[in-house]
Amino acid sequence: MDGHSDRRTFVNDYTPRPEHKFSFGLWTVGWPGVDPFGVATREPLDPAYTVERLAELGAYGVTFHDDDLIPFGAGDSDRSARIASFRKALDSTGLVVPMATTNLFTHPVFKDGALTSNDRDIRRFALRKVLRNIDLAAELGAKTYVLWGGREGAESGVAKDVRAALDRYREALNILCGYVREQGYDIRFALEPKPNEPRGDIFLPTIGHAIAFIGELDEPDRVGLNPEVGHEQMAGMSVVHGYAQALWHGKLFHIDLNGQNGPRYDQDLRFGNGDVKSAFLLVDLLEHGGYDGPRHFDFKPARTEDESGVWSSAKSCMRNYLILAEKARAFRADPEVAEALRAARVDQMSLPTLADGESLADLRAEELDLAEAAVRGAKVEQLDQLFLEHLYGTR
Ligand SMILES: [Mn+2]
Repeated sequence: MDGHSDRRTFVNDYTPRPEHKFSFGLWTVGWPGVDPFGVATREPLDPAYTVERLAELGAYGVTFHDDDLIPFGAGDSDRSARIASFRKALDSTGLVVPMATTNLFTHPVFKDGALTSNDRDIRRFALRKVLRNIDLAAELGAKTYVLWGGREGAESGVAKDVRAALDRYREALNILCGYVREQGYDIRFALEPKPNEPRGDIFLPTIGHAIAFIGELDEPDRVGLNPEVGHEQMAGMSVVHGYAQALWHGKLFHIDLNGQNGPRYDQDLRFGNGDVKSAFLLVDLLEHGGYDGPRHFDFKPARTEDESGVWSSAKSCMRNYLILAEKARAFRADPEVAEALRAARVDQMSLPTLADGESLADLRAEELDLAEAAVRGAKVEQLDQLFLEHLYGTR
């Protein structure tokens, strides 16, 4: 080990602690390994046990769908007992519930959608299910309520009126915002875009679609995004650009971190696996771009694993985040990087194109030496190589 590695080991042993604000969904580590081709490979985990294990690993928060905590259709006394057991585990470990959400996709009643089902009775049932779980979310202190519209979409291009469906989606969000306001709950909503799976085409497929939709709501300030790394990458898009634009709009309310290898089925790999360059740049953005919410993981421990593999993968999500945060800090502190950033004129992007008080006449009076400007190199290759070498660990 050289001195450089020694120093890093000393400075940061990549141990997750509550101040890092790492959180996990009950459904992530609790995923029993069911997929469209195979049955479960693991036993379900008890929520209270999950809370205890996550706390031991250094997480600060846990999130849930209503059905993760209370089986669909459970009676009132069963429901109360399960909530009490979960609450007891939260109180004894100090774990918080920063976010909650509704399962509007598993039960067959939601096969053609929930808030945008063609069937009006089902839309009304879906709203009741969300309202009930919002009350529980508020009771448990959640500040963000996520809506992932997994079943809100279609396979047939003729069986769904997209514009009417968006009217119903908007109607639902307006009702939910009004309810939260009237109850005085300190809750904001976060929409989670996904292009496809389980539906052939899902409504609000990307960050951009969702941001445009929010602008049409009655209370746009109460609604933002919960973008997931893999969902953007499934559509072949840059997740870093997507998160950056969400931040720019003030809409990055919550995040779902995981890994994905390009456009294919939704892999939900542990964070740091998949597109490693994007993972580095995303952590750099989150750490230095003004995001201060939970670092929430929405991943699936591989179906091949037993329970020890589940906790190993959960621990690795946090460890990979901390490794990349350390690398991003080292990258930003490297004097050669600073010089390469200047050479690539990255800092010039922050200068307004027109100076203060400058007129269009001033602009038009200026002449560019086209011959000289056309041959200026952008100096990106050297900067990009420094970035890769920080990632590879040679700097
Ligand atoms: Mn996913």
